[in-house]
Amino acid sequence: MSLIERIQLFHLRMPLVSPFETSFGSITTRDCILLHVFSEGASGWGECVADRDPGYAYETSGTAWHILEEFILPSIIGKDIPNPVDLQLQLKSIRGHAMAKAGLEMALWDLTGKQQERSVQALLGGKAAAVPVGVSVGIQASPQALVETVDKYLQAGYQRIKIKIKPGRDVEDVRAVRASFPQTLLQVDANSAYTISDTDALQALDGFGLLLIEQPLAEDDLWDHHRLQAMLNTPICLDESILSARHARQALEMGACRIINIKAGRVGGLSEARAIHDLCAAEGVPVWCGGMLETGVGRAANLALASLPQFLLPGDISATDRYYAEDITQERFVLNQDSTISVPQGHGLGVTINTSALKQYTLRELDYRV
Ligand code: OSB
Ligand code: MG
Repeated sequence: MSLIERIQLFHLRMPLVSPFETSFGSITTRDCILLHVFSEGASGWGECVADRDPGYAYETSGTAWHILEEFILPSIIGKDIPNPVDLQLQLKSIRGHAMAKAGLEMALWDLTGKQQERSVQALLGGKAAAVPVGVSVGIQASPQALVETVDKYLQAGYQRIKIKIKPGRDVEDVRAVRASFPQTLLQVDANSAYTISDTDALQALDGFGLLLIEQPLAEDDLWDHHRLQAMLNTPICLDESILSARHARQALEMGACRIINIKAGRVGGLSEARAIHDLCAAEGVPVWCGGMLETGVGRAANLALASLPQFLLPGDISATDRYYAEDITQERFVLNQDSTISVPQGHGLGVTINTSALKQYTLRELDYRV
């Protein structure tokens, strides 16, 4: 790479096509920060996936903006970053704030790809032309409404369904979906809504042939996940708990999970995401690519990442129309007949910004130069 001369930030608020409800709340719009990095006549785009509220993680679009403006951009501007994998080391004096860092790293991957005339997929070492995907279905008004929503996505061609659960909205929802769709690949995500004293409620899910139970317990609690996994037949998959390759190794050594959801934003970037992938590949542990309701920018990065070989389960990388009526990339991602989405093949992330849409959804912007 080369000298980082200028970085633009755009804080976006995008309307979702339908509300998305999880154990930590319901949203009708999604915030993110887009980053645009300039170097010697080329530029790259990245997406910081921190949302408006600290429900999924402590980071928000507000904290990410603060950390970027006050700490990350000043330490990067005017510097030569030869390779995106060097960014982590460059930022090691900034504790935490993985999503803020990952947004910048994504822009550096896009920039590097553009400079080297290669796709981010190729830079990461991914091969697959298309990746299997599913859909993450929010909590609905009732189990019956959930069945109708799931049916709509199955009709659209999704071959794997994930449903969000919380205490009181778990076994009846799963039972209803299973009764209507006995063969569908099905998994659940609790986003940390349970404690170890809810083991009975989670064991009640064991008989439904679920692919996995995602993040049932607190994000800072590998030990109780280990205890719970010993009492469940269904594999536990960790999302929020895995913030680094070290966490992944320790969780696997402890038996706290059998599957890992990889999100580049959560772990500080695509480099660390790939490191977790490589560790899991060496251990024979399946991984899959999580989602954060990304725009086309982050979606392109997720597809590139999910094309690595150990991504053995379908990702939460749905088609654009599942999220946004209008996206800020000119490209819209569509579902193929076989429940896959094709990996972009253009240079870098392979997407182009729709500047009028970007302007329409921008709440504030910052232009940072040497
Ligand atoms: O826990 O996987 C999660 C969305 C926002 C925050 C956390 C999660 C999710 C999803 C949606 O499940 C995945 C997607 O379709 O992008
Ligand atoms: Mg999750």
